[in-house]
Amino acid sequence: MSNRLNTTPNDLRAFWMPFTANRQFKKEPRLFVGAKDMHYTTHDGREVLDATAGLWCVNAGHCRPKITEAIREQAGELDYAPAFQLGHPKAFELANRLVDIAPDGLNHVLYTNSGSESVDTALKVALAYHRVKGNGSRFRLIGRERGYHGVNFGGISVGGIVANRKMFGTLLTGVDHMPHTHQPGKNAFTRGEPEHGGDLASELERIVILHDASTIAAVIVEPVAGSTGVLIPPKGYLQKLRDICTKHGILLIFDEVITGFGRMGTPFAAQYYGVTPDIMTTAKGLTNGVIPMGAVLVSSEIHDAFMSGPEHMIEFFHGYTYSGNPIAAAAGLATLETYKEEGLFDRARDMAPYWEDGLHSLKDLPNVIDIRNIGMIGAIELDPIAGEPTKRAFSAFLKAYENGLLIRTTGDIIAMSPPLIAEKHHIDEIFGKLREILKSNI
Ligand code: PXG
Repeated sequence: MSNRLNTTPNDLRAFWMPFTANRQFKKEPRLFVGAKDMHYTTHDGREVLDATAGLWCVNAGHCRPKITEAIREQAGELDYAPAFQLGHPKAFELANRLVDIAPDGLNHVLYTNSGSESVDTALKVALAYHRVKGNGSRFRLIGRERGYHGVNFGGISVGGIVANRKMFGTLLTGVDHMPHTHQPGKNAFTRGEPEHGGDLASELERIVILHDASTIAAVIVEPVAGSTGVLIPPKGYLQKLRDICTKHGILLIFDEVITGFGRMGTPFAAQYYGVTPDIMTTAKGLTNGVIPMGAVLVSSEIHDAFMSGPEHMIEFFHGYTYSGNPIAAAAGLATLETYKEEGLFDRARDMAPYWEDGLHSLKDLPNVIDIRNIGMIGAIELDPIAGEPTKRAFSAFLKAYENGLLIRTTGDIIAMSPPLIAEKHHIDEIFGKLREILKSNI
């Protein structure tokens, strides 16, 4: 460990960091130099308990031996294989294993390198599908306010987070948005699925009436909206969206980048809610966050629609140099094996009530205006400091880091999603530390 501790670079200027307050960070750097299971090690030699699974991705915990070993081995055996017109066995094997755990009917996999690419891939598949079916007039894409679908142009167009959109011109045209489902006045401090707001799904009917179904290709939603601060779908909402999409021949896309791979105590949120989309986007937990990789799962109906024309012709003009990269595929396979061997999805389901109790025990602390949870996801919404939005939660983040706890904040909301290997004592520690921080004057 000691040789790691002297690796702090003395010049931090060149790296323009993503979604980071760069000037603040570079004055007070926070660097991780190691990780194991539930903990990070900082450059100044402290242990930090990971309550966020990195950025919602390290679902099996850090530096898990099977995954590390698979990557090492693959790097020495087959480093890269061209992704177009050629292949390698592990990409096919991983696709099969993904289909095995996916909701019934999602039988085909396109690979990407991130959640953002998964989203843009899914939107393109949806548009192209209607076109190959002879329905080229279906060009509209419907997202939702407060939705986060990554940072590429398709994703920010259907996404609904204004800061991520407002700098970037006209974005994709032909996009509309449903209202978000957050109703704190009615649902604050709900455990699990909120009672109120399921009827908001009928806003999709309103949009269909406005544009006509014959112009709409797809609707994309996160089953549980993560980045915007954990918005849990009200009872009945997702099923209602499904019904409206089916009725009007609109494809339903679930963006499961956060909710996939056990976060809800099931392989995907689709199974948790018993609602199956036509297309599902994934990334993050697919490789335990270790190697960049995403996957888009599509129904046979969609895949088969492309399989016509001369056999020597490319059926879909889309893909990446690194689609199904051998090292990423090896990491993905080892990750899925780790989830399975350790029963981590069931473990998440069994731990969720304990997580929920711990989280809601913070209800009476100062400035806490809402607490929300589902599966192994939790959020605490704080009352913003007047005139200084985001500052209270950011102070909590900095204090937590100093106190050996990693949380995420967005706006004035604290979001948490620990690795699924978390033990009860880790959960006690997370909420014990948070209690002290929220009690102090932040
Ligand atoms: N869709 C969803 C639902 C996501 O949550 C993406 C797409 C994009 O994935 P990539 O791999 O391109 O970043 C995401 C990413 C946070 C946080 O703290 C969330 C994400 C990324 C970073 C931080 O809420 N979600």
